[in-house]
Amino acid sequence: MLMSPRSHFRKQGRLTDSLQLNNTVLIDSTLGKDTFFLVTWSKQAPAIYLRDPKGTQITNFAMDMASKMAYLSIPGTAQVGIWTYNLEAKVNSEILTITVTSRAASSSVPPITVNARVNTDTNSYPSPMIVYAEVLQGYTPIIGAQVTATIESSSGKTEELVLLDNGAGADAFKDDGTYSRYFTAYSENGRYSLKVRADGGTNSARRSLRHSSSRAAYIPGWVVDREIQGNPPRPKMTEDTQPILENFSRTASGSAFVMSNVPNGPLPDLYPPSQITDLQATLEGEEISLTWTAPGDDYDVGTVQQYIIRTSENIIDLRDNFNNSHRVDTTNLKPKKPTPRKPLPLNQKISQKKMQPTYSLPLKVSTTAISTQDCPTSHK
Ligand SMILES: [Ca+2]
Ligand SMILES: [Ca+2]
Repeated sequence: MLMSPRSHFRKQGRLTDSLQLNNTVLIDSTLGKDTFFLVTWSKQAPAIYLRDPKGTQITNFAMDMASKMAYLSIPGTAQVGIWTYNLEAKVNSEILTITVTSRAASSSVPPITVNARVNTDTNSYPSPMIVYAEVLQGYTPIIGAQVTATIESSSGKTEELVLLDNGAGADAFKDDGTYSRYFTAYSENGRYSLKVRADGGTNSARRSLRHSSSRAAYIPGWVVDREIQGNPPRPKMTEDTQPILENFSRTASGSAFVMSNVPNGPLPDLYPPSQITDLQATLEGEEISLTWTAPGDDYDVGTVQQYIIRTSENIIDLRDNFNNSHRVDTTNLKPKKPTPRKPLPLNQKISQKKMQPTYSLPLKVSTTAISTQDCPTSHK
């Protein structure tokens, strides 16, 4: 028998204010076999209401009072669509969880899966953590998904982080189905657990494996005798991607790390913006247009305070004497947050008039010139 990985959806509620846990689970067409609903409680069995996508009420949960759980197995292949559940706690301060697992509907079509991990199991402040999630269908990367990590400290403090597949900051390669982000928002020592949720639909796509050679660095151009020699434009992904025509939702949990040396009280800002690694300059008539992926104030998280851009006719002079070179007016350049590729625009764009007709290079944006007021380390 072919064993395909189980896909998970998990929801936990600490019901201090509300006595209800209501939500939906999406079973897409790649899933449906061995679909299993598991409800747990900490005090008293809740009332459980479940409706299939056609609205039919399903009531035959098996109750195991001793283990404080109830479960239901859907025979055959579960209906594709939105399943709705409603758990009603019978007592205050109840903790309810619901976990739904399902296997591939067909052995020839692998389901979309997400798995989550961190760069190290144990870490010492102030070293940053990196959170990764891989969204795949079989071995095929899924791009354009909305991937959110929830990081919970041992005392229950949670931080949400949108993971990005933009090839900037913590993310090594753009559009490879691995979504990444730095995490530095430590609140205490001890264990932090990681949960990741990936949602996708019409903005998502399968990326063809034929294209994996493009993981090699793309070099947009070089300079010969102060003239820019161009490579053809960066290869477009569209012809090698296949859109996903239905919504999907997956969760992954189980990863954790342990922090030490986190001081008490408010933490100083020790984290500089991450380097800009994808700066592109293009000549547009009399203007030079610069495009780059926005870094964050703390690596790839938050918003930088400002960009400093300077120009010179001599690239050596610009490098050695950056602070005295001509400064481009960037008053109207409002730094943006690093954001997912869709639906928000990713790039910052600025334009500058050429100063002389023959002016081609050098125009330099130094990554060390990206500064944030609260971050003296980035001024070096
Ligand atoms: Ca990536
Ligand atoms: Ca900072």
